[in-house]
Amino acid sequence: MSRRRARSRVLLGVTGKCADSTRVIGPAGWCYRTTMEVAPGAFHLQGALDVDAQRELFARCRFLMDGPVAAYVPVVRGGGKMHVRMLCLGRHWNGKTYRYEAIRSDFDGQPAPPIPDEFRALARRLAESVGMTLDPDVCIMNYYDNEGRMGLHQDKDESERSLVAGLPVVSVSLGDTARFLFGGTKRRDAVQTISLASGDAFVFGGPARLCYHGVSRILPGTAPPALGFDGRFNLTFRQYDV
Ligand SMILES: O=C(O)CCC(=O)C(=O)O
Repeated sequence: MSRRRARSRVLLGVTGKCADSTRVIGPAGWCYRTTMEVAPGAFHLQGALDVDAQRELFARCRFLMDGPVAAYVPVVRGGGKMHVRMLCLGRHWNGKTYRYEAIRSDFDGQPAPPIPDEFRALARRLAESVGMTLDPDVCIMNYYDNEGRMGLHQDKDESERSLVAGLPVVSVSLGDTARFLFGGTKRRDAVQTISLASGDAFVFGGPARLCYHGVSRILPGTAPPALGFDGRFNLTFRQYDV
């Protein structure tokens, strides 16, 4: 599929910190170089977060992952283990029922921690930067080690109203590059392979909201050295309620 460069957009709170004229910086110190619309409604924002913003976000993710409500490896309804460590914020996604709930009834009964305000603001701004709106009430944080992966699937467990409205999923990547697969709304549709590097965002909503996607592999050792960690964090923000 041919890629086209999305119209460049000016973000709120521009500070001009990025010298490169193709970069735009926003209020939280994030910027993006290139926005590609890889399919109608699906945008790859390369370099959406600068290294400082990545470092800050990484520190928050690591704290949360090993905090009092820690990330765990979900067992899904077929009995298989997922190939990521997962922590849901805002609402918990239950891997056995594929439904959202307030507490982790498939694991330890603990409540889903709240989504930090800065995370929600970042997701909102990223959605806005491609002309979409999102008021996220769910953030699924996944940690992939060298063997991490995720099979092709649709994100379709949010409320029907949210899905019908085409409210986007906003994904933010940190650490090692992932081979991200992005297909169509049918499993058999052709799939593109996209490299999601540290600091990239990917937003899919509207006609792309129910597109199949997954992660075929992680490329070990590709994280920016300044982050000082192995593996990959991915955060996906969604809006369950409208
Ligand atoms: O890790 C990624 O880039 C994709 C994550 C994903 O597909 C999901 O959380 O549903």
